[in-house]
Amino acid sequence: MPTTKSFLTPDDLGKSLRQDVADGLTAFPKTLPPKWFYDERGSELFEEITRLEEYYPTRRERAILTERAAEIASVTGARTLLELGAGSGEKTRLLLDALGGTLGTYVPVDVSGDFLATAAEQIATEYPALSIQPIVADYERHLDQLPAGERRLIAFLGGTIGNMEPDERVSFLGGLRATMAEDDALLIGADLVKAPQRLVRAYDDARGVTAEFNRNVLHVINRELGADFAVSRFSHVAVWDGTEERIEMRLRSTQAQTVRVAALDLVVEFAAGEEMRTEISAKFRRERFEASMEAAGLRVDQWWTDKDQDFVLSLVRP
Ligand code: AVJ
Repeated sequence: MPTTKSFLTPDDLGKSLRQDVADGLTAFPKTLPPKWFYDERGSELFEEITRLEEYYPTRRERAILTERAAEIASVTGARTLLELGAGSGEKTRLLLDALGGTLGTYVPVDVSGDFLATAAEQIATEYPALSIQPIVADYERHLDQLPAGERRLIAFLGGTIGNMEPDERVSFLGGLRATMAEDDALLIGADLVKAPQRLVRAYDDARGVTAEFNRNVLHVINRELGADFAVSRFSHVAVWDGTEERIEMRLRSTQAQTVRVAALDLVVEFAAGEEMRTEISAKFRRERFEASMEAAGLRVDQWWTDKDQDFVLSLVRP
């Protein structure tokens, strides 16, 4: 069984949740960071989102990966696969199968220890020849502690790069660049700009799964910080910001209300109709993507899209 290394204790996680919630609920406008969506229920809801007809990114990325896996293997010759935010494992398997010829080590990195351990054990049984070194870490904070190695391929899939603000994105990528050797490569998935109606539908599906996913962050705060959010008094909003070229998810307070957060000794007032931002999901054009990469000292080597140009998998190098 793989042994998991950890740079994050449950206490560290608790601390950063408290900090994020205290900062976000006292800011104007109020915000909450998307990383707290993903408790067990939130991860299930996200899995459900990936199967929705409206939510195309997962399917598109999988299609590109399937089509390009062999090419990814041949142009990288990766010995180590480091996966930031080890997802549900399906895309991982596509990569592991393709890289089989050269790959010796797989390093899944995730903030959720339980999730990681289960996923790693599963992979270990299916790929007995592979050395698996799971790491519990916040990949925005512990980049320099990730294992070095020859010819590493760092995978950052799903379009999660879109959740960062432009300045955060460049500092994250710059931090990653600083840990990379000349023969390392970064495989990064990003959603592309397209018709606003399609984008909005992808984040406001007919069955309301995304709405429930969005509101789940309030359940997380109620449970972890003893808050008393009346979850049903917040409605889901998804808007396209054409200037920033990003989707914003918000929670709108349906009435004037007061929320108490016991663990923070905090009382927060919401006005009727007040909107709190819970996620940004940036959509890229090639120029802007390349500019972000260049600002971080990286260059775009490959630009693989699906047939409809909905999504890109890009191979980026130092
Ligand atoms: C997992 C961050 C890529 O931004 O599309 C899905 C999360 N939010 N529906 C995204 C999400 C609403 C997703 N990422």
